[in-house]
Amino acid sequence: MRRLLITGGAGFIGSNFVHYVLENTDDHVTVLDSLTYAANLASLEGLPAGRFRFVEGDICDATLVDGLFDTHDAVVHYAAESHNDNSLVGPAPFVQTNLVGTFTLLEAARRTGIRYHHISTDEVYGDLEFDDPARFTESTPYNPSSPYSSTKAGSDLLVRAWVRSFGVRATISNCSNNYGPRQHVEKFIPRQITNVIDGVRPRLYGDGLNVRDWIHADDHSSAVLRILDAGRIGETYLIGADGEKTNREVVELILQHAGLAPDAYDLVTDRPGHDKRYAIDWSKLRDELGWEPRYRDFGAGIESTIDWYRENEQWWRPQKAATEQKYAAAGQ
Ligand code: NAD
Ligand code: TDX
Repeated sequence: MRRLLITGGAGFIGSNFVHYVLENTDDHVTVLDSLTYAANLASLEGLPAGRFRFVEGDICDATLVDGLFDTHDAVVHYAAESHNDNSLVGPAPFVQTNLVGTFTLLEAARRTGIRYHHISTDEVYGDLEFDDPARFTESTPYNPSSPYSSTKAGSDLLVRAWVRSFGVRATISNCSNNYGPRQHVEKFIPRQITNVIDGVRPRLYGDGLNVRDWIHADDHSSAVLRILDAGRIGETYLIGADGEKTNREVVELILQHAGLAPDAYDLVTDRPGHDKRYAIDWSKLRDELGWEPRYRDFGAGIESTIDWYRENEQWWRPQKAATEQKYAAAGQ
């Protein structure tokens, strides 16, 4: 039995990990989350009260963080400002949470010596050309494009420095694009699923041919738990599931599932600096830690995700109108 502190556990991937840990281990879990617009407490309903506790608070609050680190054995750090489009409109909270917040946690890890796992993204590596046979590996140079990805890259570099200079017992994982239940409707897949439910045509940025490498959030969670249990201190592990798809292909699947024409979408204003393609080589995680993804069939994963949004309208409906207003202001 381990006492785990999970930051950002009321968000999409953090809450998935909370469920995963409580279902698959004997660990006790505390979530630290400041409940920004991206959080949803409904994502944490139904958890076993004896093994789960929620603390509302900011990862930049050193006093609060210190107290929590004193009473836990390990921390998994998910909390972040996570949306690229928001980072282009207002980067300040990205610098604060992603950089200052990570710094605050690392200082507490340095003081207490507890195990620290840092959640990051493949976007720190920049993007690949469409016809490039290469995929990102753990040794690809950092080259982030957006305020979001640059603050995530900076946070990774802080972790590496705190390992090397202060002996913090940390690991880092950089994962590709996640999909699955309980993702905020600002993100691509839930936005298009809920648009279709509302009878609105999906919106593709630019020509819709940008490529993302999709992984189901449950597979991300199983990989993180594996790294927490068996990863080598100081190492970085890439997490992926061979899920490369153009944005158009994804929207076509969503339209097909709803019985609509495959081209019933609109092309809208492109994202400034829009990364072309991401692709992950996850062989280190497979070869060193024996991890494999379970969700190999993207079409089936998308179908079950669509079903979840159809069956859980009360979860996403309160955020939908405000999210679409933000997009409308940007012509998207
Ligand atoms: P999300 O936006 O859904 O959730 C973020 C959570 O962090 C929210 O609950 C929010 O309230 C909380 N939070 C934000 N600022 C905070 C602060 N200062 N103090 C405490 N809590 C705070 O994000 P997500 O998509 O679940 O991403 C989680 C992590 O995974 C991030 O670090 C992100 O960079 C990383 N990641 C995401 C993806 C993806 O596809 N979504 C892929 C790879 C890595
Ligand atoms: O309406 C849309 N139309 C569209 O074409 C939206 C919201 C997005 N897009 C495109 C932009 C991207 O090419 O879809 C793709 C995915 O967009 P997002 O869901 O915003 O994800 P992305 O920018 O790729 O970043 C995501 O994956 C990596 C997460 O939001 C990050 O937190 C994670 O680090």
